[in-house]
Amino acid sequence: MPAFTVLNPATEEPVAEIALTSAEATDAAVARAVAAQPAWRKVAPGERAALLRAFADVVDAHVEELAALEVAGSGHPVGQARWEAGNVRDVLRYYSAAPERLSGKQIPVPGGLDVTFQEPVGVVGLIVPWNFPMPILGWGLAPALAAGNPVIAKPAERTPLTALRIAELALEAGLPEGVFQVLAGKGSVVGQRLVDHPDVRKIVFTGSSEVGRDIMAGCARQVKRLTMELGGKSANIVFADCDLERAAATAPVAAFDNAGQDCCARSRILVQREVFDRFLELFEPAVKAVAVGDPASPDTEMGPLISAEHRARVASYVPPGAPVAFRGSAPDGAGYWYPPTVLAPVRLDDPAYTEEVFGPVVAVVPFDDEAHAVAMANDTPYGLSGSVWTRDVGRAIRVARAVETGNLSVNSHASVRYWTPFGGFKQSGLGRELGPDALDAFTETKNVFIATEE
Ligand code: TAP
Repeated sequence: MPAFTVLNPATEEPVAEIALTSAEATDAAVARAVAAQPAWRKVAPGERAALLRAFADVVDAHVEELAALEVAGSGHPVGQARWEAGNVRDVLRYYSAAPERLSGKQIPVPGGLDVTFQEPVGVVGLIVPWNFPMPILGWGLAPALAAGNPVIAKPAERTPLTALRIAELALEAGLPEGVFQVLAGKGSVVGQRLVDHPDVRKIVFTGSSEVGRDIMAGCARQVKRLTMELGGKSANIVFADCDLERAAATAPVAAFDNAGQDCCARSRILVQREVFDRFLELFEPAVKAVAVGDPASPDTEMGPLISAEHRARVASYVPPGAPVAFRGSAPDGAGYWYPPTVLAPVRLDDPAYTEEVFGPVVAVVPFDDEAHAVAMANDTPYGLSGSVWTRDVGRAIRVARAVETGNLSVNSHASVRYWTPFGGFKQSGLGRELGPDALDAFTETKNVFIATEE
């Protein structure tokens, strides 16, 4: 059976050898999920809630183990990896409250009564990228299970370790066999088969816009339900009237979190012209202070990139002669290291400014006034995230409403909370995850008319 060697991105040493699932084995997993479905949808709401809470408790008991796997297999700093495992626990707990609240409506109509039911959509195929293997798994998994659907998850080929372990923990917590399966393997084999298989009724895909477009076309053939979270090129808009010290001090987190391999990365910083130079003066020491190094150390803030291939791709955005204003540090030797890099001044047609780099490279550009800032922020096919820094509350709201993006933060860079909706405008995605309405994407509304006329 073909296998993939998971390498530690910080050392380039092998961590595990993982067998790759074939298309035939994917079909067998779909058959197991289909077989598990009738019993799972019949589990009483209170019991399903209890199972999800038990699952969350088992994950909680294994946070350290899961974090260590993500440090070794994905190069995430351990503090971040602990948060990620804790996020899976929290999302399971949040959606464990959902089954008991999945009630329909009663609608009086002439001659009778309509009642609605939220029926589970069926087998869900969950296709996960390599940048946040645990949280993105949890965001699809928890509401899908809460709604009564079996789930087959396909982690990215490079980062399957935590998903495989979480599937074992689900069984330990008492989830029935076949309700949650994880298939390690290639997107072109397992992912494609989940998209094409008629018994998979819904795809949740997080990944690149390029692959997302193909998946959308594949789902269209069967009118298959689809949620997509895709790429981003988000703007951090800094107005002259803001707390400039705070905006500059926090901008590294917004751009370099997870080594910039973050769909929400604010990889464009738009700064009002009159404070442009001052912003760069404040930003430079903040970038140089980012602790880049051994992901296993609790003090590390930024680890390596995921692979040598990906590092070469990131580096291609900073060719010789690129307008590098300043850089942070990165270790020498083994590991896929790349230093935090700030480009300024940048031409507006520079690919580092227009394309998703997905690495620790940020472009800083000036703008003149509010209308100019909004026009620049919106001049991209993406619309996932962004930040606005200003002390003028009216402007904060005007700009937040005008920027075409799904998630914005004012005087902050935090844009993801499991109890608020998350998703993209334009080519950044389709549909919303998280928040109180997430089960809508995993259920179908059934309307039943009951005649009352004699
Ligand atoms: P992709 O190359 O698009 O891969 C994402 C997932 O899709 C992987 O599991 C991949 O499997 C699978 N896949 C590849 N080809 C497929 C196919 N033909 N059919 C079905 N599945 C297929 O993205 P990536 O490089 O892993 O992740 C980076 C991208 O994800 C960035 O653009 C980033 O912005 C985006 N992202 C978005 C969000 C949100 S929430 N909007 C969050 C995180 C990441 P293999 O890896 O095995 O090929």
